[in-house]
Amino acid sequence: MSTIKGISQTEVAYDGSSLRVAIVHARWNRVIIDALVSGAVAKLKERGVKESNIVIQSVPGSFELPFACQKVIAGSHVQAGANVTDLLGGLNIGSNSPNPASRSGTPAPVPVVAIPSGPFDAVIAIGVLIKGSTMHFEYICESVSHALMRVQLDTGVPVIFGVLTVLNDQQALERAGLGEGGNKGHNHGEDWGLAAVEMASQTRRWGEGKFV
Ligand code: DLZ
Repeated sequence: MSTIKGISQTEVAYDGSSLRVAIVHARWNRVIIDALVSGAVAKLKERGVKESNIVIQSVPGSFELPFACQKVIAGSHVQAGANVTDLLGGLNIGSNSPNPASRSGTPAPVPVVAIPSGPFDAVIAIGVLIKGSTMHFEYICESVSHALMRVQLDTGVPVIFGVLTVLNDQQALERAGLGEGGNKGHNHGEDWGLAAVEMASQTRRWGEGKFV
């Protein structure tokens, strides 16, 4: 049966080759999680994001996702700054330790200081919440979705909402492309990978005042 539901594809093929993306995933309902993470990674790579620029971290459950996303974003800024500092520190600039090059009277070669890792351009938060017989599901769905929204607004880094909030196992399987019987469903992780590249690219452009 046809449906009007779903995202329309953008006409722009966003280039992810200069982007750095983190995936933070929960470990509850692991079979579904693994398929969603694989789907997201596949689309990130398809858009050109380098494997070395995809960082995957895990947390116990979905409730931990917002805190972890916030810390991972902050840590990537520290890391980006630390790379330069560490490299300069490694050259003993401004320190009293002996420098063999200066002792010989030959100027030390000017090093090429490469920054291997910049801050994350987007984070994909992936979790699978399956409704049980108590109110637990409602509380976690509500708080996690609000908190993930807050993280992206507070940090200015797009956080992709990769949290399935489903009523049963079958719904979860179908949203990971693992449905049983005739309906395999669709792997939503793929959509989240594409959304991350689009939002990261657009965030850079918008930040530069570019709207065309
Ligand atoms: C406790 C719990 C339950 C019952 N169900 C889920 C779930 O379906 N999906 C999920 O990601 N996490 C679940 N958790 C774990 C909580 O998210 C959290 O990890 C714990 O309450 C510890 O803070």
